[in-house]
Amino acid sequence: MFPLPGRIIRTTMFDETPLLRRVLGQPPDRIAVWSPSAPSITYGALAAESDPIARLLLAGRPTLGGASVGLLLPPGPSFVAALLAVWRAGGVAVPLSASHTAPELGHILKTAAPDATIVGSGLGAAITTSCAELMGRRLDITVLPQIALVGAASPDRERDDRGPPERRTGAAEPAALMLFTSGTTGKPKGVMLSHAGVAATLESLAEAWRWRADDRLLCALPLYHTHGLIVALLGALWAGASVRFMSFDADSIWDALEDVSVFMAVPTMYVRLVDAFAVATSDQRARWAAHARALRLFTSGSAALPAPLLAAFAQATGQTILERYGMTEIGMALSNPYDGPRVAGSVGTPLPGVGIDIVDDAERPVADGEPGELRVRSPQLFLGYHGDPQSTAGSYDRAGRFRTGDTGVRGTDGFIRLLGRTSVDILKSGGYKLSALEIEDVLRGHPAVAEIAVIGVPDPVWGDRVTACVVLRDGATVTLEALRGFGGDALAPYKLPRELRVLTSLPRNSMGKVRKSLLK
Ligand code: MCA
Ligand code: AMP
Repeated sequence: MFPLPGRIIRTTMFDETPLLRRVLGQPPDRIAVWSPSAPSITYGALAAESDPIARLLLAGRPTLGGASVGLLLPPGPSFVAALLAVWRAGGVAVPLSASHTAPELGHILKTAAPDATIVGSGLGAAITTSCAELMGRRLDITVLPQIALVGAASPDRERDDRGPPERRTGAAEPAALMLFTSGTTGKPKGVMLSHAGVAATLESLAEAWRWRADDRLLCALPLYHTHGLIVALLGALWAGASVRFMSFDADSIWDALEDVSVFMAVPTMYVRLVDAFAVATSDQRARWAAHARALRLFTSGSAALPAPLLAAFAQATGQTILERYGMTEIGMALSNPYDGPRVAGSVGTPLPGVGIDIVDDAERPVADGEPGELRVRSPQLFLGYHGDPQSTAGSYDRAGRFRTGDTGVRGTDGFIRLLGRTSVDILKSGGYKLSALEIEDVLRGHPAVAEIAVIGVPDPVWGDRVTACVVLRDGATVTLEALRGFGGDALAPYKLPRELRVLTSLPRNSMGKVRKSLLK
């Protein structure tokens, strides 16, 4: 029994989602979130904290009925309580990032049209303005001990007539999350994930990776993407395990490994860990290696884990990182084995419940050893892009499989290797998916820029290094600094170019389209 059963007006459908049943059904005195510098938070306390937040969101209504609620909170127990509250109230959580600029937040708020946004103290000013401007609503701000609720619905307020988010199937599949991710067409899209789809991801990973209630996860990933939110945080909570949140700093992470059993990261984080290890004192190295050896599991995903990095980490710690593959729209699809050999440069075999075909241009399966595009069938698949049924429909092939846009090859051992992406306009920097077109659209506005093409140049730290290839206007000059300064008002820092190439012209095909493969 958790402490406050029944204090929320029950919504029958939403309180019965597998995610809530699982998390709120954990023993109330079990620790959910801990930190050496603050009191531990139990599952019971999380449930209790979520209760008043859910009531505020509901404002007397029986349910939010699938309306979305923004979450702009730093990783920590308040984030988890707020997330649970949104679900208990029957809402769809839209995690937001404090590193996003006002225009980026504006795009998300406009698309998601949240009924309310829960904002952490100190993060309120920008979003309050954005909400007020974009949602055109009177704001009711209620300050809780640590969080503020912006734009909360009041019972007599006129309801938004946009209605609940559309669903791919007519079936009653309540949505749990709207996660924003870049696509090939400019601005990020809102990926709608159902409670059942997220639960399918968690079930699959619990089986494949043997999550246990006594696991202790160290989470330094951001919580507004699938990796940090679903694979790491919810993976732990699904098992009744506990999580410690930290911001990423290599030395602190090495120290903190002492007290955990599972660590999940993007390759850039492992690069930083290995670099820090290389310059550490011999005492530190001995200590850090001993910490790392005691972990049950290290995983990597979101971008390719280079084989030399896997080897360097193994040499330092004796641990072979488990590499897996996923995508916001499809959840987790492929994984190296928990038991048995993990193959460097490979993302392994399909996770439980997932079907993968590798197909040619005619959508016919290719033979083992032949490259093709990965297509996915899975109970984890998304409900659709919010407000964009056309893109949703276009993301499936005639056989009803999701088109990943990732190319790969299956070996005779059944293990799949990824070879790259079908689109040159999708980049991955430090695990973040970036749209070259979104960056070009902003930087093209710089007065010195006549033409621009953004490409990802292979980089040992970031995966893809965002590189701006620019043709200047007559007599104009520009520096990388100036271009970054110009783009910084509109784009999050991780989207800004790290390199500038000034060219006299851009290579184009007969249709006038820039030949980015040639540029690369
Ligand atoms: C930070 N910077 C970056 C990036 N991150 N630049 C390019 N790419 C990045 N990813 C910028 C900062 O803004 C700063 O710019 C400068 O680099 C140095 O900042 P620093 O503090 O050193 O970086 P950091 O804040 O420590 O960030 C590095 C990071 C971070 C911790 C690796 O990028 C990160 O958390 N990445 C995880 C992304 C993620 O979770 N992706 C999952 C997507 P300036 O000098 O101008 O201030 S979900 C997914 O991909 C699927 C589902 C899957 O399979 O998982
Ligand atoms: P996102 O849209 O942010 O969810 O990113 C999904 C994309 O990340 C996939 O389509 C892949 O291109 C990439 N990705 C995820 N995991 C891996 C991996 N282990 N190796 C290479 N690329 C990966």
